Amino acid sequence: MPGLYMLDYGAGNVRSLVNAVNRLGYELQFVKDPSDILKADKLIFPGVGAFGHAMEALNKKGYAQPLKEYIASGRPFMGICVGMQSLFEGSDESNLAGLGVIPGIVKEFNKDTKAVPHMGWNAAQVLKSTPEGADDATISGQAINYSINDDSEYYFVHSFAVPYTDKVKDWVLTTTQYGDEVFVSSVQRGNVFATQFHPEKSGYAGLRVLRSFLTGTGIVDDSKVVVKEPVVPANRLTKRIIACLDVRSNDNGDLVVTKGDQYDVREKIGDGNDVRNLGKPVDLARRYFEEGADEVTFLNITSFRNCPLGDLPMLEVLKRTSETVFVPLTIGGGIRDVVDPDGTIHPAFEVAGEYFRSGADKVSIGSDAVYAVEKYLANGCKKDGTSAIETIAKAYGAQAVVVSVDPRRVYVKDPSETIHRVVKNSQKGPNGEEYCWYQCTVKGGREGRDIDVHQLVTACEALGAGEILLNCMDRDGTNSGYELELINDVKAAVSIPVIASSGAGCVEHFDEVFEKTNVEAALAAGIFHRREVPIQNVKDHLRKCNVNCRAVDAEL
Ligand code: 1PR
Repeated sequence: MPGLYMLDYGAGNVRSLVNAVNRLGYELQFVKDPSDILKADKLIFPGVGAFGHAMEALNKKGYAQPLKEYIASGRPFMGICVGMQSLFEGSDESNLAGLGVIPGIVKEFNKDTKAVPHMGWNAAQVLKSTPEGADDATISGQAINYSINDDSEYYFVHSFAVPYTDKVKDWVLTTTQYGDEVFVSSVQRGNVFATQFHPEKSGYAGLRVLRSFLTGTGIVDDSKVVVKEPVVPANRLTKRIIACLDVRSNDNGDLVVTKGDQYDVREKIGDGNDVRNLGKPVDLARRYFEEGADEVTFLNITSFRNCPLGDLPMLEVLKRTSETVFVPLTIGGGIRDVVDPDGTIHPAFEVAGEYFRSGADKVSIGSDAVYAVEKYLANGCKKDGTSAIETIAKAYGAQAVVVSVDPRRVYVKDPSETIHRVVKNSQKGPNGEEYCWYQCTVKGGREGRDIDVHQLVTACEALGAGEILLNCMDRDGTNSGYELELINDVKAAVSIPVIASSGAGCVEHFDEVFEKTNVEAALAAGIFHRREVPIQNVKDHLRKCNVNCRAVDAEL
């Protein structure tokens, strides 16, 4: 398609969208100059990050006016996420005006009633159809529903949304329920189509939506469209199942997926003491995507710091993974200010930027988050805007910043023995202690700090993190189930989503963590790598237990 253009203002992971378009057999060109916009026959605008940042970039680069002209000219337009929000008059997120193509203001979700950002797979209820009522019928060569299906789930990640009101009714293609709110999850009118969710991150269901735009005319005759009212559906946000790949180089220098027992990744059997090798990162990630993982996380557990930033091996892993894996990708390990061997300094947000451009959707910060919180607490809980959490969240949005916590139990006989927050633990200590506090560690668990998990997660939320990846060193690799006391304590302390991690050994552990805690996601590593428990079995079991989860969607 010669005239297919994408409008990128350099704010995050657009590589995944390019890869998705390529996967569907199309090539696209980037808008490099305002005049390119009016050269397009079809235009895709994937917004990333904050509304204000997007509008500022559009205005600064001189894109806003030609974009309005392009839309007014009647040529097909597809917006994604902030690319959809920018079509409205404005957003509570910023003082800058939107493009004003659609009436209405983007609002923040109510944080008092649910975790914000809204992050994960949710349903979209299609409100527009043809008179015959056939959802896939086409008018003028374009499926009215753009292949969005009531039975599928799509990947959302956002803190702001357009509430469903009569004012926007003519525009609404689908609505989605999140907790107590119904919001507009896609819009369509004439030549305009836009989704709040990310089709390029929504597995095969999302690729089908993108394909509908690419293969259709992108223009619908609205006079023939029937619009229905939304019925309040049950909350269909699914619990996410995440496959985690700890990656490091082994003693031969090969990059391998490994897995520790309580963070020790060396073999303990046989003569050798090799790093456990459980497979190749790109291949394993693809396998997990095909098997139905809702997200894939890579943790680079050695820092590879003897090479310049641009040569980091994990960049290549992400680039290759994002060619075949169309669910969100997180990368952790080494997200901090770094210095190249030649002395060049790269601030953390630049390191994160390299990863986003290589295909990552989120970065996960471990040790550096602990140091940042120590500084924040020492400053009397004042933010100074310099931490990796703050700088990355400012540039790429809170939803792109995960904090990975590596806590371990410190047992006490009596809560009065420590100033730290204690919980009563179901696993008694070596001397029969009933209480413990969870000590944060740095450097892959090798060094404990005088800070507890509760202090860490509340401060990280205040600094602007969008999600907590909650490990537990005592449970890691033990197959003994998740650390429920820890998870409940953290979940009660923050309003951002929490991922439970460490200890999954069987399908029942997933059902237990979702039943006994309110976490949004559960992560596992060892049981998936060793093929002890297929992801499909986890999901089948969860469904039997009435836990909402995304169906495995195996083909395009
Ligand atoms: O400190 O920002 O450079 O980040 C380092 C990152 O690497 C952190 O996220 C830290 O958790 C991770 N890491 C460092 N050393 C190890 C190690 O194992 N030696 N991996 C390590 C921790 C990750 C867990 C694991 C779950 C599930 N392992 O997320 O995947 O415990 O395992 P299971 O299901 O087999 O029980 P920085």
